[in-house]
Amino acid sequence: MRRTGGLPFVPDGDLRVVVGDTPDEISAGVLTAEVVGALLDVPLGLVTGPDVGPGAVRLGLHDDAGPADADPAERYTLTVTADGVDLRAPRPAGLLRGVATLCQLFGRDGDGRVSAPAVVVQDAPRYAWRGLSLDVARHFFTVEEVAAVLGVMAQLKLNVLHLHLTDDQGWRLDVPSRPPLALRSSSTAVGGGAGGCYSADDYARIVAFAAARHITVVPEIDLPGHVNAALHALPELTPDGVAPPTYTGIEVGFSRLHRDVPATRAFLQDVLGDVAAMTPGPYVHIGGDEVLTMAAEEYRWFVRTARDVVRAAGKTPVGWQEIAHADVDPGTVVQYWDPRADPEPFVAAAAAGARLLMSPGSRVYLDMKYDADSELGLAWAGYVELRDSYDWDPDRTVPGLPADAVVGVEAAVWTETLPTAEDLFVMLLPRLAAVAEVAWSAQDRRGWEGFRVRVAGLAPGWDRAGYPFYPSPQVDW
Ligand code: TNX
Repeated sequence: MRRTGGLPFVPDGDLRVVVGDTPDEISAGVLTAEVVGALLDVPLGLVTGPDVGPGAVRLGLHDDAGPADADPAERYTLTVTADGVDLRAPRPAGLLRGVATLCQLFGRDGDGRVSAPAVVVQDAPRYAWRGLSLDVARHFFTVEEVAAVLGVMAQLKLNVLHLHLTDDQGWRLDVPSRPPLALRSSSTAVGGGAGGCYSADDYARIVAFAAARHITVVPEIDLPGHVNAALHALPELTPDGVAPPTYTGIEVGFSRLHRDVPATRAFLQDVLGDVAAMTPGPYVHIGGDEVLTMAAEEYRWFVRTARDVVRAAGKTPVGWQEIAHADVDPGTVVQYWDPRADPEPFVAAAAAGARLLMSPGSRVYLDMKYDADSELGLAWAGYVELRDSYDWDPDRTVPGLPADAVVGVEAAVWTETLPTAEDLFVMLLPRLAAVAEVAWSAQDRRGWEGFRVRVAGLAPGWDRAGYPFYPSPQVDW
């Protein structure tokens, strides 16, 4: 970002969004009018066609906008002058990322007047995958609550929402091939809560709300462990054909599928096939974590089989780091999470063509307590204060891993201790802003002292939107 030294832009009554007449520009314009209008608390009109008068926030698709050496997918150029705003990007996603930056530039001066400094920003992300994994299985979150999370993600330029849809405590997606999963296993949650489930239509609404913000939804069906809800609904998946009781505790690692049970293969085939068909995005997450009661050879069979089903459905498989112990194929995304593990299998997986997604628990597990006084959260990866989420380099997290194997960064929020949306936001904010900056900004162009100030600037917006956040003592709010 370069300050041009000109006068700031002070929006007045003439503020409006101006776009060309392509459908992509008009959709970007509608969303821009909504978010900028809400931020500044003024109704914003949308105008198409040439309009060069002062007070315009002009958006346009231009191939050469943004840093020339960056991937065109999300790069943009944002110019603010006293007369207004000019935002250009090669693709619609870049326009939305530029709008997020514009919202961060607006501030209030001493007299309460809103203004944005005169700047030129030429910007592009460090990583193509900047995600949040949300556990809707331990506790369920409604479509509206997920939409609120997506709104915050868009503000932070995140672009992947990974939904952990199934676990021991509940099954949260109605899939056409196995109606009993939703019918029998969705009305439970940790601690005996009400649970819930997305219909195909609900899921499509989440995907559409995300897509409008250029956020990809990655659905996870966790297997071959974390499957008590599936076994409860479909007793044919157990060796003795007897359904286990529902589970509302928070232990992990006790439930599993069985290769030798005849119904198992069709279950993998049909359920992963359903989820792939319901998902327009390119990825399906197959879980693979914490299977503590299975021989290595059987585990590898599950990972291979699930991977092949996902590939046959035209999608790229993603799995938790344990899948590095199966023979992962080129392109598979391995999600690193447990820093206690030996790095060697991840280096080997990368050498075999896998890509690594960085979710180290001690940095980006946003269900970890902030400190010893946090009421919510767990602490198996230690306390994670705001600065812990900020001060790290994803390329240097796994010793020996080549930087070009790192596809991106994903925060994760597990919800064993988080029954409400308020709880969820207090754990996400402000740490999600730290993770988002780690994922977006080049390592040598960001720093804690600057971030402390920037993150404080986000708090008024969170207050206005009604999102509770943790007022970390590391920031002057
Ligand atoms: C580990 S991370 C898990 C989850 C828990 C989480 C709690 C991972 C792949 N598995 O099952 O919810 O810790 O922090």
